[in-house]
Amino acid sequence: QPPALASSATESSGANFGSPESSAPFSVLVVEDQAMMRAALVAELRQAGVTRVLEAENGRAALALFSSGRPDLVLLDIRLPGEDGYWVARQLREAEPGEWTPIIFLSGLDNDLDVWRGIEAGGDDYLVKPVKPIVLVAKLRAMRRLLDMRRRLVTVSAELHLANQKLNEMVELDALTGLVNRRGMDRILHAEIAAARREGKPLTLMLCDLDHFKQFNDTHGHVQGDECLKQVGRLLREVCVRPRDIAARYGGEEFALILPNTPRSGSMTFARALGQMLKFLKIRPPGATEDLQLTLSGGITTCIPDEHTSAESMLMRADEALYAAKTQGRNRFFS
Ligand code: GH3
Ligand code: MG
Ligand code: MG
Ligand code: MG
Ligand code: MG
Repeated sequence: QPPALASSATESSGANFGSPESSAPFSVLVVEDQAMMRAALVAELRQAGVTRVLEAENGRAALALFSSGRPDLVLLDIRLPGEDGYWVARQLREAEPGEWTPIIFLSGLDNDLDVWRGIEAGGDDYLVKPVKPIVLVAKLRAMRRLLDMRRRLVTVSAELHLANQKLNEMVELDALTGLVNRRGMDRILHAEIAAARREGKPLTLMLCDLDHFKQFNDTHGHVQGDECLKQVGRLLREVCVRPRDIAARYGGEEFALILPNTPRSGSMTFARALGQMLKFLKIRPPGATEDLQLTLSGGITTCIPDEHTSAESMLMRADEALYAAKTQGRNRFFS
């Protein structure tokens, strides 16, 4: 009476290969050229509760069954007609890089060197025929435990990868407005300068700063100030209609717009549209008797980047234009 793969080999109910932890189906590919031996193995596996047994009598048939049947484990003879078991193991390993299907050699060869070759070819264990059923089943259980552990690891690493991606995105976002933050803006600006240089297209950078915003905060409080920044953020996202246009929160009440493929004339149109939309932004903090009118000052720089153009030089020029807009009365865009 062969043992079962249940938790204890002595209670040979044979029903559940999966052990208490797992009752998932389990399939085994048996590669064995001797029909009698193969039939005996198949019977032992069935008795042990293996859900599906695939049989191949040579290496080529084994490869075909492996890719069509996707077994969970392979029992592999070495001496076969045609290609031998070492060859089969190597082919299987090449067929699924990054995956792992346990391979247990089952061979009449009991040379130390054969064991060495088997492991070298990609095998995970090596048993010498004849193998007692209890030993075979024990080895299958050990491999299944490793398989289960590996599957859990693969799941966890996929989840980690996703979480990491999400984190990387969050690192470049401003929590208050949801716009790209300074870090993201710097990266995108560098990339767009390089792209515009390659394409020979004009690139516009616009820095905007809310006018007298300190006064707004002092009068209505920071909570209302934050609300205001959120609304401006929403508006800036709306004016960025082209997919590559980027609105960023550059600092406290300063915003940046990166507008690829936008010449000077286009940037002025953009600024006018922005100013118009700002007029429709209804801001009325609690206690205020009428809507407040927010205004922005902006500095614009446009260029077809060459080898001297850098993010720093563009930011500096936009900042100088912004300073001029501020000193000459605010609520205006200079370039
Ligand atoms: P100017 O027209 O010259 O730009 O005047 P201003 O008052 O807007 O500029 P200043 O640089 O003197 O002050 C900026 C103010 O913006 C200071 C601060 O109260 C406000 N501010 C900056 N970041 C935030 C923020 O995250 N939330 C709120 N509520 N206010 C902020
Ligand atoms: Mg053989
Ligand atoms: Mg400012
Ligand atoms: Mg300001
Ligand atoms: Mg100021």
